[in-house]
Amino acid sequence: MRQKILKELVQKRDSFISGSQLAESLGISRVAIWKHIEALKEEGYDITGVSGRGYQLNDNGIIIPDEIMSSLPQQLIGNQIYYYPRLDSTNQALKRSIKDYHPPEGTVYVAGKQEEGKGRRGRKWESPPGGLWFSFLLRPTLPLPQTALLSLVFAVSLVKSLNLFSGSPCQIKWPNDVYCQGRKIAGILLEMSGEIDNADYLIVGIGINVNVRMNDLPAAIGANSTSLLEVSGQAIDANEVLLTVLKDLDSYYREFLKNGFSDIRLEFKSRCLHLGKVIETTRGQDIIRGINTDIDELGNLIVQSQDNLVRISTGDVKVLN
Ligand code: BT5
Repeated sequence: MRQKILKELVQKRDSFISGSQLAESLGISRVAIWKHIEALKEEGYDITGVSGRGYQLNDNGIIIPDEIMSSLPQQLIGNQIYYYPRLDSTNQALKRSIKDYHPPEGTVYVAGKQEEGKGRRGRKWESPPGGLWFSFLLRPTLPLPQTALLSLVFAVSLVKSLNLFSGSPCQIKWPNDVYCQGRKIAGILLEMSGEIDNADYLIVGIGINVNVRMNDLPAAIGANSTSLLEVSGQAIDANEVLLTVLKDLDSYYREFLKNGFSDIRLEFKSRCLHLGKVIETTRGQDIIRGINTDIDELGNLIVQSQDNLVRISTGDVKVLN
């Protein structure tokens, strides 16, 4: 019933809808409507109630799971979608849900905002309203090096999707950051649990600055970031972005399981921000500076540093020219 009330509020979000109109169209009492509205507010939905006028939903970035699911028939990623107006972190919430019940593979958790969004290596991911913050569950039966490649596979997929909305080409910064016009627009965080050759589960978290305004981010981060709103010059419907992204993620995942990394690697290379450029990265305590000549079959970054070819399997890249 709450989903139905939400749907009505979303459809009429430019105006107020009265309690009696809602009650009539959904076949329940006005008191029941009021109780559901209070429960929705408790969950974090921003709903204004004005006596004599009714209710209005103020959250434009809201995701409607039913509509997205009905447009994704027979697809693994997104077969179940849950939207929460506020969470600590979608990765954390999905992880907790695995303990509480047995969510099917492909389950997606989306948040309107995250209070403790996570980046890689213990870093923080700023997640104000206006972004698309979501995670999904996979149970791949792959050896660890193949599972690790998924972070590159999903970066390729994400760039392809975002290019449909950005109006300006997005590129990948190894291993899986998405940049547009020289600034970060999206990031990916993979978290695995299980044994080396037998992942119990994999949680893939994706953060996309859809309608985020840079002054809603801390200044130091805002200066190096952008959003679909900023690069395209227009507000974008987060539901459309999520639908497109989930379709592409599913099709790249299937392609990877079926045919491996070869073709996706070529696409990664063609969409990579720094191939052929001078970069700086680290291996252990060492700083490695040199030309990024290749991304190999295992997803390693290959750097020509003086006379040595150095293979980097994990870390961050700084582009020097
Ligand atoms: C990432 O980490 O880029 C992975 C981000 C994954 C976020 C998603 S949101 C849904 C899911 N639930 C979670 O809790 N997390 C995932 P990393 O490469 O470590 O980049 C982190 C760095 O990016 C930070 O140290 C900042 O410098 C910068 N940053 C933080 N918030 C940002 C934002 N909204 N936009 C652009 N850059 C940001």
